[in-house]
Amino acid sequence: LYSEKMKNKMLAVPMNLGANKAGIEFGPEVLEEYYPDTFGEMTYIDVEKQRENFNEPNLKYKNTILHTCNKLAEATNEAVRDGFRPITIGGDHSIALGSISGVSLEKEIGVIWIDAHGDMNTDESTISGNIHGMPLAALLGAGDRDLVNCFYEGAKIDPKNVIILGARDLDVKEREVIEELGVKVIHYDDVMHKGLDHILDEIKDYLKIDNLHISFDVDSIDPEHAPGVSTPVRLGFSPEDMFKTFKFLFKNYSISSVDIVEYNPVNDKNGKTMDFVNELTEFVLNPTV
Ligand code: NNH
Ligand code: MN
Ligand code: MN
Ligand code: MN
Repeated sequence: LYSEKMKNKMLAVPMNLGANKAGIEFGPEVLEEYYPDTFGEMTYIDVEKQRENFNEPNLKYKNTILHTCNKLAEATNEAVRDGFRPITIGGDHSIALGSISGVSLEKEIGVIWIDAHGDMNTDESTISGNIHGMPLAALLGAGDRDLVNCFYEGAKIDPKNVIILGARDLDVKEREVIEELGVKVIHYDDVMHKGLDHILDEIKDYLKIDNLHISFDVDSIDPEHAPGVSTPVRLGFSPEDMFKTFKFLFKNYSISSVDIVEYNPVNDKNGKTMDFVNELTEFVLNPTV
């Protein structure tokens, strides 16, 4: 039913300010160099180089990040209006604020946030001040007003249409934000205890929406298989499990758009992470379900 082929529009956002760590900004160009067949057609969103708001400790580089997210939102919005499926290659996860805002203006979407982290901090709950730990909260209408009002005013998605999948490193105050908003979390522990098949059934029962955005953080994968990230957390999905999950999602939902973020070539070992990101992107570009 949903496996209809769609034209893809690949967008590259070489941003690292949301993570406040060097390396992630090289992701798109490294992927393009090694896998031109997969990544050769990316349109680059330029990331401003100035580092304003350097001293705003709870919202590091806010204005620069927002600027980039607005540009990205315009691009994903245009892609959707032209009938394309926007695929955003990061860059750090703060860019999901832009990619999702652009899509949600055109259609009601659910979001599956596949991540070792929740990215549900606000400027009040954050410990690091890094905005890549906040985009999902902002999309749900929580936290700093400027982040919440990215691209257009107000919340972009409804908590009942959101699942965080694979969390295994949530901050204490971040958990409170998650509770308050009522976002469903499927912890990686649950995946281990119940098994992936059971979890996929649970997702199908819970997410009753046609259009779904996949926001995939590479650190959701076990660092044994994907060491090339900025914030590795022990355990996590195997590549096989993630391919199975993507197949399931493409089979059961109309996938409006996808983010693939937080690949950091500087921390990779023998190109393992790069190979995985390439294979996953190949699947997204040409899904076979
Ligand atoms: N929760 C931490 C923070 O807010 C870590 C976020 N890091 C991520 N998120 N890589 O996916 O800073
Ligand atoms: Mn993330
Ligand atoms: Mn993460
Ligand atoms: Mn655990």
